[in-house]
Amino acid sequence: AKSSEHSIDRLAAAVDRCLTASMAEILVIDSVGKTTMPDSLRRCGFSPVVASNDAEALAVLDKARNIELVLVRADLAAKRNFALVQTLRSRYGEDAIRIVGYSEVTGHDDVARFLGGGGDEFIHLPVSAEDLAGRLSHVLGIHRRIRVLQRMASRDFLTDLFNRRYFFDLGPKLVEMSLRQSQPVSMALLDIDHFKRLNDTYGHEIGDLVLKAVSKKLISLVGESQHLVARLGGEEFGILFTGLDIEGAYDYCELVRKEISRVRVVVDEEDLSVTISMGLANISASETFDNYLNAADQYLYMAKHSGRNRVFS
Ligand code: GH3
Ligand code: MG
Ligand code: MG
Ligand code: MG
Repeated sequence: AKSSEHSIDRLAAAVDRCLTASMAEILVIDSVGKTTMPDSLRRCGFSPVVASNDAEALAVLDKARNIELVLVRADLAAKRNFALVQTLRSRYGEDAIRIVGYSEVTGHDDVARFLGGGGDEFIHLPVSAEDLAGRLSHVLGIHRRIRVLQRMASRDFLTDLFNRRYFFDLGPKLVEMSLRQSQPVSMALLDIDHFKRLNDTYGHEIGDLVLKAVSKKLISLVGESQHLVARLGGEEFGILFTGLDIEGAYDYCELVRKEISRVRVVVDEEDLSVTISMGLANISASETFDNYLNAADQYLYMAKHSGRNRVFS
């Protein structure tokens, strides 16, 4: 049993390596034909995108959102290569891309400067195909773990909506940016009506199904827009509207309210549906994020106490 476990492990590792190589999106900056790096990468099973200069590389990165790793030739003589790694890193954070440098010759602190400027790894040439593949797979493995952890940290497990942590992290930044650009901002809080009753009648698992269905509708209505939607807790959600005046935001809320009331969850040939109440508050400068939430919460309270299934602002 032990040895077969072992071979399964090896097989899993081999599959992993193979998939890493074939699925990785790599960009290599290389003035055409100047280095053998693109060929070396192909021999390792990668299919690199090749840019012939820095500007082209930045344009590719801007367009092709799926690049995971950039290989930068960093010659010790050319100071601009250190500027490039910094430019890349300032535009694309640690969670967006990995940056790997390569060169035949390096000065005594070139590698340190490259890594200090935002690089992840440095490869001295010449390098064997095995070493190149191994080093890049290692860096790509780290990259994917960062992406997975980041996704887990920002999403709610049940609904796949952004979670409270993400809302409170990105929300204040979005508000600041919008106000700086003189764009209107508003905050909506949304709460499912009589959800406890639904849980008590049909059980928690059915309640979860309804939460998922409502969330799916929210994602389809708001998820692709510039507005930020998240599950803040229990059966409560928040939407931060940017670039919409209060009338526009109100209309959006009305649409959300109506669409959610049309969601159906079929249980034992019975169609379950829920309604929501919403509080919407305008956001102006000089207030804190907590203030907006409190204001929206007070409107939500009014929506509940004036009969539910409505938007109050
Ligand atoms: P109201 O119209 O005033 O909002 O009434 P309500 O029953 O929705 O409000 P209340 O806050 O009293 O109850 C919220 C309920 O939501 C209580 C809790 O059991 C349920 N709930 C919170 N989180 C979850 C969850 O993740 N899954 C399920 N199934 N239920 C949840
Ligand atoms: Mg409540
Ligand atoms: Mg409720
Ligand atoms: Mg509630």
